Amino acid sequence: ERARKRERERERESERERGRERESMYLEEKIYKSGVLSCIFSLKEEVGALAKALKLFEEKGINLTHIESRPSRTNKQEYEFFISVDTACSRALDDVINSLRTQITGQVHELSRNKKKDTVPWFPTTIQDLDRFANQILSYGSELDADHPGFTDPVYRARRKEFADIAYNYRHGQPIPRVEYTEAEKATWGTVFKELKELYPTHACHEHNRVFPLLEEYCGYREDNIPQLEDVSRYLQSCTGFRLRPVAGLLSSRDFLAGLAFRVFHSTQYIRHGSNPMYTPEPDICHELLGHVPLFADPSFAQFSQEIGLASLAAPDEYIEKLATVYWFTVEFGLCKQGSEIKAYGAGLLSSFGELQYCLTDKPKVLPFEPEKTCMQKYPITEFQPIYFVAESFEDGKEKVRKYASTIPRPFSVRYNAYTQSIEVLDSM
Ligand code: HBI
Ligand code: NLE
Ligand code: FE
Repeated sequence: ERARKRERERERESERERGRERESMYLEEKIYKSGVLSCIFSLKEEVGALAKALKLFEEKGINLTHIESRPSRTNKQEYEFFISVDTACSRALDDVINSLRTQITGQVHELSRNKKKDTVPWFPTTIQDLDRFANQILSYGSELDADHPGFTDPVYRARRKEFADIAYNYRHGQPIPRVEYTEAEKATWGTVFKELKELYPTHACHEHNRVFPLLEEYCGYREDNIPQLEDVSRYLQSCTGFRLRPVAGLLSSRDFLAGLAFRVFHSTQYIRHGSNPMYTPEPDICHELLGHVPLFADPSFAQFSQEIGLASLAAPDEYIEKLATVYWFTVEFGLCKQGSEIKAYGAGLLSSFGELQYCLTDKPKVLPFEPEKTCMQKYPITEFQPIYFVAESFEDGKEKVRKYASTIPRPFSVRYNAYTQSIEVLDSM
């Protein structure tokens, strides 16, 4: 009995430890340095041996830039492979080298490794480059964490894996696969949709209320229907050029913000667990479609979002964290003055009927939005926010963020070319 108790205690401690790690990954933004590596590994000659080894790189989204083979001089039954890779994520590289050593062959020799420590962080320069983010999910992918309400629900877990696979296999330019949602999933959506729709007229900003009926008319927004990402993405493109791309879970702030520079919004496709429809800490399809999409259809807000994205490209780690905090208190949890009232425009509020009600009561603290101060504010990610920041107006908030972004140090400036869907680097030297 005592042994079992100790065992449970130990399990709980390691769960807590994992929770803390996750939290600090998310908040402190441990950005992984990019890496260039050349190495040689040898494989026993047999059918499929190389494919197995290369699969490891593929799974982590790491691109090989060079590969050569030669028979081993020391062992007649072996072949040696010389490869080079170039990746945005040196931690993923560590993982692959580790797996190679433990699962495939003990013989891996790293020839050169450049962590690119002193150069600017890698960033996507074409819209196709966003394909590289697919496998770099921070937490809550298909592997649900122990504190998730769906953790002990095998049906929910299996379903999440299906959604994760769609996202992992997605490539830019493909239509987003359509999903047939289950009755239980539709019921969850129905509850969220109905409750929120009642709150929007009094709690949501004008811009959201203007677009919502259009989504009902053109995109299948209804209590008994979960709209398809593909339909919504097409509609958004016709409004502002914003498009959706499916994602398995949380991306790092750097990756997530970079998508916005291309007017690409990474969108989850799964739905929250039915046990608590009024609030979930994770983004889910309710959050994306009801919280974010209406404002991405607004030209001025779309531009605001893209500017945050552009400001993030090649920014040093500590500025990414600040920019992510500004994003958090605007796009996710922003309040805004409209006439003599205060309304919600943050997507995290507009998708949670619990927090949407709470945020306009006198319980939370409300401070004026000033990027220089707001960017330093700590915040919880698994409960209602204790503090919100209120912008004087959309335009005022946008102007302030633009000014703030221009203070981020960078050796060059960037501009988006919408014709080629690529980033142009403008050297200031
Ligand atoms: N990843 N998929 C996804 N969705 C988000 O909304 C999201 C993210 N990563 C980070 C993030 N949001 C923000 O909280 C900021 O850190 C940018
Ligand atoms: N709390 C929000 C909701 O329940 O819809 C999701 C926030 C995602 C950042
Ligand atoms: Fe969000």
